[in-house]
Formats: sequence, C-alpha cells, structure tokens
Amino acid sequence: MKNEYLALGEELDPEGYLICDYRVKSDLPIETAGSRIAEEESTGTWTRPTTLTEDIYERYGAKVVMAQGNMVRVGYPVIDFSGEFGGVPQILSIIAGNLFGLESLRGVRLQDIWIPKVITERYPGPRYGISGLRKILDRPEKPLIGTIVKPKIGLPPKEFADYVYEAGKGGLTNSKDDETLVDQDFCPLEARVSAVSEKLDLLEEEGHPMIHAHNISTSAHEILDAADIALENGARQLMVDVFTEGFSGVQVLAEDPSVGVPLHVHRAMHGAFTRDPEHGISMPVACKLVRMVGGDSFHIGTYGTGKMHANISEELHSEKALTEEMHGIHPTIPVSSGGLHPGHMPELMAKSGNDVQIQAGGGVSGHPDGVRAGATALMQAVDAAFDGIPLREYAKSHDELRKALETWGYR
Ligand code: RUB
Repeated sequence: MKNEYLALGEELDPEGYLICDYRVKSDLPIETAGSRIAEEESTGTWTRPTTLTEDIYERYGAKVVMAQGNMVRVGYPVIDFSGEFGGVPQILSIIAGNLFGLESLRGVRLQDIWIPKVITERYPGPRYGISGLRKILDRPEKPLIGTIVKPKIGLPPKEFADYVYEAGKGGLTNSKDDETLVDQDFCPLEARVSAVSEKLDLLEEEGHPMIHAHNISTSAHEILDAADIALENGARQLMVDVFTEGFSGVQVLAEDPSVGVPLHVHRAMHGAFTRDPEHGISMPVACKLVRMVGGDSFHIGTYGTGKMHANISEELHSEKALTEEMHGIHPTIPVSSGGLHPGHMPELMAKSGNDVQIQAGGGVSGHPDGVRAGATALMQAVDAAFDGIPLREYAKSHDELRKALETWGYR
C-alpha cells in the first residue's frame, strides 16, 4: 500500500492546518514513523479500512511535510477541529492523543504547535495579560514580585491574611495560594478570601496596590461556584492548577463575564510529561494553549536558578510562546517561581528580562526577621538588579537584603 500520509516538502497554508513538530524515537524510518502519527490521528488506523474513501482521505487526512533526523512535521486540516463542541480536549486528543502509546514508536515528544487564527479566535485569550496586570498594580516597568504563602498548607485564614499584609508592607505586588491549598477545613476558601481581601483593601488605603491569586482548582462542575464564592468575598485574582484541572477550567473562567479578574495559572504535574526530552509534551505547547484559553500569568520556570528541574532553552521558548505575536492575542506574563531567594535576582533577571512575575515562598518567609523583612529584601534585590548594582554593594546600605544574603548566599 502506498504511504498516503506523506507529503514531504509540501508548503502548508498556516491558516488551513494546525501544524505540529514531533521529536520521534523509533526503529522505523523517520518518514514511516511520521506517517504512523498522521494516520493514527486523522483518517487512518493500523490497516486500511475499506470505508476509507479517497474523498475522506483527501479532505481530512493529516500530512507529514517534513521528516528529518528525529523530527517530523505534521499538518492537521482545520476541518478536523471544526464544530461547536470539542475545544482543547478535542485538539489534544488529535495532536497529542493515541500517538504517545503506539508500540511502533519508542518515544514521541510534541515539541511545538502553530494554531491557525480560525481556531484561536474561538477562544478568549487573556483579558489582562502583561499590560493589564501592570496597570492594576501600577508597576509599569519592573518585574512583578510575589510570594506564595508558606507553609504550603496549615495556616488558618487570619494568619494567612496577616502573611499577605506583611508581604505587601514589604512592597510585594503579588501573593498567591499554594497549588495544594483550595478549601481545606483548616483554611476554607470563603474565610480565607474574605480575610485576605480585608488586608488587600487596607494595603490599598495605605497606598499599595496588591493582588492575591486564590486557588479554586476543583471538580469541573464546581469551579464556577468556587469562583462565585471567591468573588463575592472580594477576590481580585483567581488561580487554577491547569494540568490537574484541565485547560477548559481556565477557559470557563476566562469566558464567564461575571468573573472578570485576572487568572493565574499554575503548572503542578507538568513534570510528568514535560521533563523527559524524548517523550511527552513540551512546555511551549502548554504555554500556547494556556494563552489561548485565557491565562493571564503562567509558570514557566526559573531558568535554572531555583529548586525545580530546568531546561533553559525550553524556558526561553516558553517565554516566547507566551509573549510573541499570536493572532493579536494579549501576551501572558511568564511566572518564575520555585526555590527563589534574593540572591538569585541578578542572574534570573538577566535571563528573564523585566516582563516576568517573580515569586518566592521560602525566599520570603524564611528570612530570619520574618515575612515583611523577607519581602523587603526581595524588592531590594530586584531594585539592585534592575539598576545594575551588584547585590554585595547594595546590601551595604540595605539591612534586610544583607541578612537575606547572609542566610541564603548569592546563588
Ligand atoms: C514555590 C513553589 C511553587 C513552585 C512550582 O515555593 O513551591 O509551587 O513555583 O514550580 P518556593 P514551577 O518559593 O518556597 O520554592 O513554578 O516551576 O511550576
């Protein structure tokens, strides 16, 4: 049988196809491996169905247009994604579905995607994005600086809100729930949001705008109820763990006119499929989808400076996926978080630039003089790095920073 899914060298119309690059590990010739993906994920299966007519193949069949080394490029006709229902679940079932389990492929990694406008225009995109968040926080140039309330779980609402207030008094622009905190008995969502909102109002009266992202990740049928409870109690930002919740969980909040606040998107669980360079899905792919469904901020890593495993070139690629032109959709602000402290700021900001939200949990709450001093030290480190002043020099006249550097060092 002729290999019908190969169209090597053909120029695809980027508005007519959703285009995917896969890195493939297989004992098959690379063209055949690519063809297996295209057939499995469009009109084919392991054998030629007698029901597969020439017309079906021509209209709906995916095409392998490049197969070189260990890379293949597959274009899926936009009609394969048509119709009122389907959304991101259907997109992923096609471009990232059965192919990962094919026995003939020892490894497949979806490295990048290009989504045509005819598809992205069905999605909300970020309502605020980088410029909207900068406006809310009156922070036109420097990175947004936040904290994750620590310990991860255990603080009751009042102590939790006190932490946020102290962080604000230290100058931070943002704070957030940790990814594992939602509505536990010791810190219920309603009481937590209400206590935090009071403190944010107070900070605002005192001249400091700040927002806190409340984690409402929950079962799909409950997420709008959780959002309602948070918003009724004054929430200024909501947070979703996108990989445990699903992309639709972000989208439903972004599309609901009653929500209207920025959406912070956490990536807990991503390592299960992004970490292996030979199998899974890359973070830049996730970034494009999160941006399309309306995430205003999204975690991409700390460029090797913090506690989490990093693939630095992929993090730079993620940054581009969130910020480069994409059919007129607002840019999403990249979030750098995970094991950061003031000593990391010069190296981190040299890599991230200023359009970033930097967050430290332990690197604020672990300061020997407490949360306010930790927040102040982090702001001082950011100011020094922004002005190109070495931290050692700046610390001579900034006590909080000096103590932070004595505690954690420069790296
Ligand atoms: C931060 C923390 C976050 C990580 C997740 O706390 O634990 O959940 O940012 O990592 P701390 P990533 O500042 O004390 O390490 O952002 O890479 O998904």
